[in-house]
Amino acid sequence: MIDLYAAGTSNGMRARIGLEECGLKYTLHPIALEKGENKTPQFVALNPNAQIPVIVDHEGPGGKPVTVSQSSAILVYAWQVIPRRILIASSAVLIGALAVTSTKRSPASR
Ligand SMILES: N[C@@H](CCC(=O)N[C@@H](CS)C(=O)NCC(=O)O)C(=O)O
Repeated sequence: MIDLYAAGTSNGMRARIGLEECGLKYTLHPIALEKGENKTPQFVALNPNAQIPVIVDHEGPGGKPVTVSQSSAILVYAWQVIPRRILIASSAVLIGALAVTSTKRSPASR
């Protein structure tokens, strides 16, 4: 089972769409950014950057839990690490989502 910590923002939705497209079962834990829920000690333990989205795959490599943050990394994880559930159509959607992510400029580069 995968836990997804996200909000209804573009990055949160990108991760959610990636999991959906891969047909992965997950439990959504909504994080209210406006209430600072991303800055609680519990959340910062998942992602020291205090940003959504984050997933915890309780059946990660070797059967051990793994935590992944960054929407593009979550897409790669869903696509590459769990390929057994991938459909060809899903691959196209994920390539598109990754392309959008990789062309986004970070604030530092503006
Ligand atoms: N590069 C990261 C960016 C993540 C990001 O910017 N998350 C925003 C919401 S879309 C966030 O958590 N903002 C709260 C904050 O920075 O305090 C990704 O693609 O996941």
